[in-house]
Amino acid sequence: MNDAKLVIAIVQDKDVGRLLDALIRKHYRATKLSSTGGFLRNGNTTLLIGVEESRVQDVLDVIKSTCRSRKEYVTPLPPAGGPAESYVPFPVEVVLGGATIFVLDVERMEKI
Ligand code: 2BA
Repeated sequence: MNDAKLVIAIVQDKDVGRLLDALIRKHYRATKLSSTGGFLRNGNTTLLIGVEESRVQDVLDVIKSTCRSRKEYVTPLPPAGGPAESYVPFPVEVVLGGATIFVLDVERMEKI
């Protein structure tokens, strides 16, 4: 693969079936990893997608068209070191996704 890039996409579990279907239909290859968000500690999915540089934008377009943003409510942890008895848990809104994407240069790719 010439000028290879690695697209790392962190997406919501609810979107991953539709996203993988769309990628495979367009003959992209992907690896699906189960992951956990550091903030919410909920399951999400990380996809590794190796592609030629010229196809990166198309992959991003596929992700954009299949992944949605959603609101979640989370109760923050009590402040570190503060008096626990004065802490009143209060849910706050967070907006999840559509997707968090990193595009990395690939120095070398081999299939042996
Ligand atoms: P989580 O870390 O579970 O974060 C879920 C959502 O919580 C985030 O959505 C954001 O809206 C909010 N959030 C995260 N950290 C926060 C903080 N320190 N203060 C306030 N709100 C916070 P997204 O930004 O769409 O991120 C969705 C998931 O993508 C994240 O799940 C994490 O697994 C991954 N992610 C996002 N940014 C990342 C980064 N810079 N590096 C690595 N993974 C990242």
